[in-house]
Amino acid sequence: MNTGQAVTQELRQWIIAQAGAGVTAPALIAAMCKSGWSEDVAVDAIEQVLRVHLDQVARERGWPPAVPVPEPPLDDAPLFLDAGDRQVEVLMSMAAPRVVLFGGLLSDEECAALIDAARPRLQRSLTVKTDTGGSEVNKERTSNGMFFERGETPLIARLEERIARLVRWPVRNGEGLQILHYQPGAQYKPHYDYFDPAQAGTPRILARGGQRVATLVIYLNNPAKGGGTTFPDVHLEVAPRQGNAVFFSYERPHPSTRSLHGGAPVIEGEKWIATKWLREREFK
Ligand code: PD2
Ligand code: ZN
Repeated sequence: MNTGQAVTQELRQWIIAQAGAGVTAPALIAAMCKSGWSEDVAVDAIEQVLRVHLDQVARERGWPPAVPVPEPPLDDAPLFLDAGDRQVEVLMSMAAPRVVLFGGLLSDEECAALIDAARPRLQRSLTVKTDTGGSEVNKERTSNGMFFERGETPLIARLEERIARLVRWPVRNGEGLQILHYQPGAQYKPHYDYFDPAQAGTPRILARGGQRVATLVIYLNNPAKGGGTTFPDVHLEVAPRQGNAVFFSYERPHPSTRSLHGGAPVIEGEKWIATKWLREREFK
């Protein structure tokens, strides 16, 4: 460990200038190692300098402060993660927006069991009305859905434990699992999952566990065509493959997270998903 080298003001400014000019983190680390820094210390210094700098920029721009978010343990680029009772594949990850695609989070049997349990309880999907904190039918969201209670059945409880372990976030901070069913033509237009701090009804919503900080969309079947999950800011579309799940997090309720996302129209066949929203604190 290089404990002898301090992060001087000069080094701080150099890191910020380099990063601002588009120099990648690996290139910055390599340059610091060349001038005598150990890799671990260089990584820590770069992370710390850029975090402080970004917080300052966010404050200057009047953005809400960043909060801790769930994050799967991907530091050593594993191909699989141990989610307790199941090995889950890591298929893709992206930094901004923070998106991770998991393979085989649920077995086909678990997907079918969720659909069977949800089907008799489906209703036209509502969205949260942020001006009052109530719910309303939304023409942007042409699907049918229902919510399970947290821990409602042994299967639900087992999946909640698996998800908590996968993204390192307590079960108690999760909303109940929501099941959605899209028919051909149905879609969910691009939106943010966090609650808009500018809306009058938001404080009432936040009283139950704070902001949403991450979403996990689990695909329960294979639509024949269409029905991907889109991230328009980065032109990313995730294919809705049965048992896979797309995770994304947002450290502040702000578009700078690039977490705008939508459910593309189903073109042929039907689409079933389960959505898990994770809150900052215990969701009661
Ligand atoms: O069905 C989807 O892919 C989708 C897209 C965007 C689901 C949600 N958002 C959601 O449930 O929040
Ligand atoms: Zn959403």
